[in-house]
Amino acid sequence: MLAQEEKQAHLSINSVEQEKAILVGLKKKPLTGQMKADSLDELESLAESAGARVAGRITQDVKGIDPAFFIGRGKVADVEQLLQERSANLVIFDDDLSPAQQRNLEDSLGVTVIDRTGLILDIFAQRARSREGKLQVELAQLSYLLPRLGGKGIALSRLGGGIGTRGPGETKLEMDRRKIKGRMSRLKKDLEQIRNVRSTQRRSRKFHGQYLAALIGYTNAGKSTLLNRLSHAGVVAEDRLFSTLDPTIRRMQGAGKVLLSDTVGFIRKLPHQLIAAFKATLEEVAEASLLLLVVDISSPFVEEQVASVNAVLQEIGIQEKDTLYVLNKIDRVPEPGLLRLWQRRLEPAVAISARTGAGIEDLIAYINSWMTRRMPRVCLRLPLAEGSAIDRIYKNGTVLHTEYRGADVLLEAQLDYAVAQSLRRFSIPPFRKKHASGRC
Ligand SMILES: Nc1nc2c(ncn2[C@@H]2O[C@H](COP(=O)(O)OP(=O)(O)OP(=O)(O)O)[C@@H](O)[C@H]2O)c(=O)[nH]1
Ligand SMILES: [Mg+2]
Repeated sequence: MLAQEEKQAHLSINSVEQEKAILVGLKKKPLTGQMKADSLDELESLAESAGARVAGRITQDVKGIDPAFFIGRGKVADVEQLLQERSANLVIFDDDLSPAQQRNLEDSLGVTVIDRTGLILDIFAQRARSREGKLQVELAQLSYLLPRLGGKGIALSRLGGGIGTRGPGETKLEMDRRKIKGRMSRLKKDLEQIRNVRSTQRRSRKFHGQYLAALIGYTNAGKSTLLNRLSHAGVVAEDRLFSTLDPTIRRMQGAGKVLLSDTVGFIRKLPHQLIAAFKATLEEVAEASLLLLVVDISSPFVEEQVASVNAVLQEIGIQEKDTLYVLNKIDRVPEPGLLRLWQRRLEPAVAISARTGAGIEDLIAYINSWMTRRMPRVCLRLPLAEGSAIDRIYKNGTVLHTEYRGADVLLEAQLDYAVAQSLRRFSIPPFRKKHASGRC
C-alpha cells in the first residue's frame, strides 16, 4: 500500500467511534438452553474484545429461518427497529451467514452486518503483532472476504472502516477481487518461507534434547497467566478473549529441561479460515511431547470448552499425545465436590490456581516425573577415574542400578538425551540379563 493511502486508512479507522452492536442468535431449544444463552454471552465478550459496545440482543426461533436473510422477515423488521431505538450501527450474528444472506441483510438494514467468524477474524487482526501472525490473519481475512465481494453493497458499506474492515496492523483490507487473489498467493509464499525457518529451529531444538510442553486450552482459561507463573515470562494475560496470538516459548522454572509454549487460545466454532492460516503456529503444539490442557474450572461450561478444544486438536491432526488436564482457577470454585467431579472426569489432572499459586508444586512434580519417564534408559561402563562424567550422570538423570567391576563402574540410568549422547563412548550392552525389570 502506498504511504499516503496507508495514512488515510489509518485515519479513517481511528475516526470510527465505538460501534454499538445488536446481537442476533437462535433461540434456545429446551435441551441445549443453557448453551445457547451462553453463546450470546460469549458473543458479547467477543464483541467487547473487538471494541464494540453491545446495545441489545434479539433471538430467533429455529423454525423461522429464512434462506435469504437467515432470520425471518418479521425479525429483520425487529432488528431494524432496535437499531433505531438504541442508535446502534452494527449487527452481529452468532451463526455463520452465507455471503448472500449477509449482503441481503446489509442492503435491508443499511448498517454493517457481520457474523461470528467475521468478528473473530477482526479480533485476531487487532491482536496480531509478529510478522507471521499478521500474515496469517490477513490470509484468513481475505479468504473469508473473497466470496463476499459479489455485490457492490458489501464493499461499499464497508469502506467507512470499523469491525470487519480492519486488517492487521491497522491497515484497511483490500477490497478488489483481483488484487485480493494476488495478495493471497503472496501471503502464502511468505508464510511458507517463515515455515521453513521454523522447522530448522525445531530441528536444532530436538538436537539439544529439550522437552517441549504446550499450554493449550479455551481462550481466557489462564494459559498465559500460568506461563508467567512457571517461567516469569512476562507475557500479556488479561480478561479478554484472544489476548495471545503469537507463540512464546520459555524455559520452565523448577524443571529446567522443559520448554513451555503458550499459543493462541481456542473457541467454540473457531473459524476454519483461521485454523488453516494458523497451521504453522499450531505446529508448535504438534511438536510438543506433552499437552497441558488448561481448563477454567470456574466456568459453567467446562464440558463444552473441553469438547471444543479437543475438536480443534482433532482438526489439526493432534491426537494421542500425553495430555495433562490443568484444572485452573480453583480459587473461584467454592465447592470441593465440583472440583472432585472434574478430577474424576478429566484425567490425569492437576488442580491449580495460576493466580494464587495453589497446586503449582503438584504441577511441577507431575511435569518432572513425566520428563524422567521420557528419558532414554542407558547402560554404561565408566572408569572410576571419569569423576566428572559420573557426576554429570547423577546430576542429569536417575541412576537405577550400580555395580563395580575392578576400576570401573557399571551404571543403568535414565538420562537426558543430550547427556546420553555425549556419553555414547561408555555405552555397553545390557549387563544384567537375569533382571527382567531392568534393560541393562
Ligand atoms: N481467579 C483466577 N483468575 C485467573 C486465574 N488464572 C488466570 N486468571 C485470569 O483469567 C484471565 C485470562 O487469563 P489469561 O492468562 O490471559 O488467559 P489465556 O488462556 O492466556 O487467554 P487467551 O490468550 O486470551 O487465549 C485473566 O484476567 C487472568 O487474570 C486463576 O487461577 N484464578
Ligand atoms: Mg494468553
